Amino acid sequence: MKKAIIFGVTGQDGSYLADFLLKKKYSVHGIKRKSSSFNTERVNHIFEKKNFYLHYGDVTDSSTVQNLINLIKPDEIYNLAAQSHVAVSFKIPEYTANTVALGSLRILEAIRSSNLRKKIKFYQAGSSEMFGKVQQIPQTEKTPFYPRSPYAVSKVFAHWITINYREAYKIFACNGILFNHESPRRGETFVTRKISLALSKIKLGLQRKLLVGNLNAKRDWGHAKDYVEAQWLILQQKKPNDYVISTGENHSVKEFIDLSAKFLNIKLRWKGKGIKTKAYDQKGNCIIECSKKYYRPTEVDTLLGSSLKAKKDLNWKPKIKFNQLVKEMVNSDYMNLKKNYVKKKR
Ligand code: NAP
Ligand code: G4F
Repeated sequence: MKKAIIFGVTGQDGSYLADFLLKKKYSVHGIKRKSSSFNTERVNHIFEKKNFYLHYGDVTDSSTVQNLINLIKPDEIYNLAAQSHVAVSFKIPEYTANTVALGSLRILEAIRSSNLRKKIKFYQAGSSEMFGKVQQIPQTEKTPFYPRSPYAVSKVFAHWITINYREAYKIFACNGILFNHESPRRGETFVTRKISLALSKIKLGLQRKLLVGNLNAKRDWGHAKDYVEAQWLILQQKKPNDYVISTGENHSVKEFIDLSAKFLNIKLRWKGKGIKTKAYDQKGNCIIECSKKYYRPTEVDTLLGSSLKAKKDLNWKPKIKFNQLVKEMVNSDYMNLKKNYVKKKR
């Protein structure tokens, strides 16, 4: 039985990856950080599974990282732990660098200094945010980076330190450069989930208005379930390598809103430009407005990836299309809210 450690198991990807690896008959060791409130909601459904283990740990704490690796002796380590919110990284840059950049280094150092250096395969959760102010369209493994936030700069460090440890110490260390991927388990402050939740609440009369930032930003949005499969495939190759994982199509935030509204049968009428853009429902109520609060000091305007290398080497391509992704997210939020709301009313 193969053993895997997932740093960041309580996050969106960590929970889907744990589901995926358990189905592949792995013994899965998830690392969760201490929190004063429950942070295991996304893994509650596998909590009691035979081959699933949860350990306390934090990527800012090198001695625990080392102890866990030496204790568990994993075949594979997935580093998904991060302060992963780009806008928040401008507010807490040092903490972001500590988790995102130094967190990766701490895990790599623990692998290097253990006697398992030749056995362990390491996956680093890289990001399309590293392309930032894009130097090429579409972005590939060869496109130069131009990071535009403390988060993205930290991911660039993590990317290169992974390559450095691969070359210097012959560790099987790989980077996935993943474009945005979403799901019903997406954190509620990322734009897609913020939209699916808010519009569902508006439809049910539980919220009046949605406030957003830059409606014109474009992202290459895929489904997290498809993307965790790519993470695993990257570690199953004969040689360690780096891969772009993307869908090859992008859409604006406004398009995401339009499609979500369509699935909820809300007819939107847009008015105004830029920060003054507003959207009204069929009754003439203003239900969407822009706020400077959600603009970033430096924005990434557009991202679009090419996953030709992943298709060729990993035989990977996304199965879930943009329309299906939006529909699943909106349906999930709407149905859950409706169930809870009706329960409360009783
Ligand atoms: P997420 O939902 O924000 O999950 C991040 C995970 O990291 C959570 O389990 C979080 O714990 C944990 N974490 C945060 N700080 C930690 C620390 N100091 N020590 C240990 N764990 C810590 O992110 P995601 O969307 O699943 O993304 C997974 C990884 O892929 C991240 O590294 C992200 O930067 C990267 N990535 C994501 C995307 C995307 O579109 N989703 C694209 C490219 C790259 P809590 O639950 O306690 O907060
Ligand atoms: O959903 P977002 O916050 O995701 P962002 O910044 O693209 O980062 C996500 O994807 C990266 C991969 O490229 C990951 F590495 C990272 O960890 C994270 O998962 O914002 C998407 C776009 C941005 O351009 C933002 O300015 O939506 C725009 N936006 C407009 N209004 C908003 C909002 N973003 C958020 N979070 N909230 C808004 O109200």
